[in-house]
Amino acid sequence: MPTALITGITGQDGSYLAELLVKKGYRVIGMARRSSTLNTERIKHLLDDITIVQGDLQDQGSLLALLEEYKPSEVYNLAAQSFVPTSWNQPALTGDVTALGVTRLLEAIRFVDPKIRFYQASSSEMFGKVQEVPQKESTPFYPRSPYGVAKMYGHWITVNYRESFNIFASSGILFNHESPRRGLEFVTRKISDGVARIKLGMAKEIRLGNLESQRDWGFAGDYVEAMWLMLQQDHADSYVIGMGETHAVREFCEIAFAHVGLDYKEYVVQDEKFYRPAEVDLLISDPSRARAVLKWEPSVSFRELVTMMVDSDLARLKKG
Ligand code: NAP
Ligand code: F7E
Repeated sequence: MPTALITGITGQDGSYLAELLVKKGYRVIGMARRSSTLNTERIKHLLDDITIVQGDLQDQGSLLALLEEYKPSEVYNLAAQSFVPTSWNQPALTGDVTALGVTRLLEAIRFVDPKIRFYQASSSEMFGKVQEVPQKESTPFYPRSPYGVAKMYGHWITVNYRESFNIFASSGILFNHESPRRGLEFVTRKISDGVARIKLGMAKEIRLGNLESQRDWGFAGDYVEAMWLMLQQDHADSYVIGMGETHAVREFCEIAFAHVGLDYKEYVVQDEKFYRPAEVDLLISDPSRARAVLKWEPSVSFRELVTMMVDSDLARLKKG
């Protein structure tokens, strides 16, 4: 039975990846940071099948100790300060966790067992002010937030440990991926939750920022499959993962409201508060390398993703 360590197990992707690896017969060790309240909402259905251990990307010793104790053959680094607006309010923390945290984990691998296969959760936010359309592995980066800058460091340190120490370290440059388990502050979930509340008479409006920015949105359940595939290859590498299409926030609103028979124009209010100091206007992936090499194919379309999220929030809120 192979053992995998997942950092960020309590997050959206951590929960889907844990499900996938348990199904594949892995012993799954999930690293969670200490908190004063339980934070296992997304993985409560898995708690009998996985082991939760305490550790923090800011604490080198905890990472070394976990690798020594559990001897994983694969490590998936999904932990990060992942909310872009917070990265302007807490840029140093974002750098410490999202950038330097990657080095701490790679150092732990180097000292404990350099044969461990490593996955780094890199991001399309690294493309930022895009230098090429669509974006592929060779597209130059131009990050537009402290988060994007930190992810760029995480990506390059992963490539560097691959080249310097021959560690099997792969970087997945994933475009936005969403689900009913997405955090409520991200725009897709904010919209699906807001639509459900308006439909059920619990809210009157949704306040949003820039409706014109365009994202390449896919389903998180499909994207964790790509992470696993990257660690099953003969060689470590970097791959762009996305749907190869782009949609504006406005279009997400339109489909989500129309799904429950409403017109978004009557309920969406634009609010300066949600605009960013520097915006990423347009992201669209070219995932042809991942499709050819990893044989990765997404199963959920953009429209299916939007309606899945709205239906899920409606069901959750109706249950009370
Ligand atoms: P998420 O829901 O925000 O989850 C982030 C996870 O990181 C949570 O489990 C969080 O724990 C943990 N964490 C934060 N700081 C930590 C620390 N100092 N030590 C240990 N754990 C810490 O993010 P996600 O959407 O699942 O994304 C997973 C990864 O992929 C992230 O690295 C993200 O930046 C990256 N990514 C995401 C997307 C996307 O569209 N979702 C796209 C590209 C890349 P708590 O629960 O305690 O907060
Ligand atoms: O914003 C616009 C906002 O916060 C998407 C993270 O997972 O994906 C995510 O980063 C767009 C932006 O995601 C609101 O200005 C409008 O243009 O859902 P988001 P993100 O910033 O793209 C990447 C790939 C990651 O790696 C990150 O970890 O939507 N927008 N109005 C809004 N955004 C939010 N959050 N809230 C609004 O009210």
